[in-house]
Amino acid sequence: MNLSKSETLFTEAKKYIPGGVNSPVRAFKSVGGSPVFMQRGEGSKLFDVDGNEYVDYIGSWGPHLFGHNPSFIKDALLSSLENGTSFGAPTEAEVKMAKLITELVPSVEMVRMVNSGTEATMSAVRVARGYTGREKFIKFEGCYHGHADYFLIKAGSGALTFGVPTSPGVTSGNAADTLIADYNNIDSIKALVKENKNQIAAVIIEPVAGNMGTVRSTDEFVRELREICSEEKIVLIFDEVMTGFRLSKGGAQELLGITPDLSTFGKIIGGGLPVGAFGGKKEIMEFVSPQGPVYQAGTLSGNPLAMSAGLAVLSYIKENPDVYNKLEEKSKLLEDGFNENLKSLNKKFAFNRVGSMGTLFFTEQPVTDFNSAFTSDTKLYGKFFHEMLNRGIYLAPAQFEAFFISLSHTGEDLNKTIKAQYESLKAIL
Ligand code: KE4
Repeated sequence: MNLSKSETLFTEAKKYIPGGVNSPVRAFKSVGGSPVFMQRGEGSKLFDVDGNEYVDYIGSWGPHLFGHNPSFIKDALLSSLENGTSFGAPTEAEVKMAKLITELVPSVEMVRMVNSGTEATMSAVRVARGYTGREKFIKFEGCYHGHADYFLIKAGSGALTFGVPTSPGVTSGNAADTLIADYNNIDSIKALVKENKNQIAAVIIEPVAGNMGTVRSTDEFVRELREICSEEKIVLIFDEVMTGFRLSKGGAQELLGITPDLSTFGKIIGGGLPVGAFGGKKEIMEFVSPQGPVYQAGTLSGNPLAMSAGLAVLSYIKENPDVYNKLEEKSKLLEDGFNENLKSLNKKFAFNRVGSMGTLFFTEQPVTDFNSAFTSDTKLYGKFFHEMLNRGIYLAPAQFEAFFISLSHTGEDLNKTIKAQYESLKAIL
């Protein structure tokens, strides 16, 4: 496979951009080799600068529920562009977007638009602190909520892959107010709540985690977590930046049947443009400035161009809720093919899938939390990644990520992927 233009661009990029990329996981550090520079996306395909074609399972890390460049999003953007890009003043599109999110996610009574998942989660924790008057909050080891200082304490995703549990530059003050619990382990929550009575403002969780690889919270765990937060008056925040509008119309909270106090969104709600959001109970959201005292702001928050893409996506979902059945069909086909391969190769690697997101872990033990995920052989994953890449399949360049299936993945794409997986596993085992 000719990757010469990508290699030349990477050498150039490293002169001007730290690590040659604008987000660490893209640098292929944990899988080795240099990143492929992409030129164009169309449906389920990505095309790199050397003209190679890939079936894409990153989907820009989750936003592309409908695949790359669907015409209904492009048309919405083009017509919005006629009126300009951003005014820094309220627009009707923002009212429509807020109403649509509150309609699709019943737990969200009020919502604030921001420009990234990090802004959404950072703001949600701040408003929970302002609302409760408490300073500490709990996150789970292996969950990633973006790069705000108080989250980079044993974060998952890139930091986990880099094996750097706490990022330099994060102050001990931040670390002191961030408590770490173990995913799917309610005793770890009970212990922290006991040790920090009436000091915990919030618990933030990926209700279905994607950033330690894909790991579903158990029904019992998440039900007990909800009960404890209600009893202790702790704000329960569902970080649905990845799962929102991915796992169902109402996200993971609809799938799990649990009502959080606040939710955060990103990725899909921007249709590929920079959009995030946080929202939930009116009595909490009313604390957000300028209605309440908790400051939060953003120059481009809710800008009409990004809203036009978001409105197109959420309106499509509202009018076509059967998209989730279609996604399930495609995802099940891939899962069955993968499991067939593992069986015929007599390998019991853990394969976790929830809806149209999933992860093949290179470990033979079940993966239910950070520690079990971490037993994966990341070197072997790196070899697998490159074998698949050479066969035209573009997976996440890191073991502790999820792959995403879109509505544009065809049966042909999926069968090609299953075949490539078999050949790749045979080549490395
Ligand atoms: P952003 O700030 O990257 O838009 O969102 C942060 C975030 C928050 N919460 C969850 C559950 C997330 O998955 C993310 C971001 N996800 C990563 C992928 N694991 C983004 C990819 C990257 O960092 O380049």
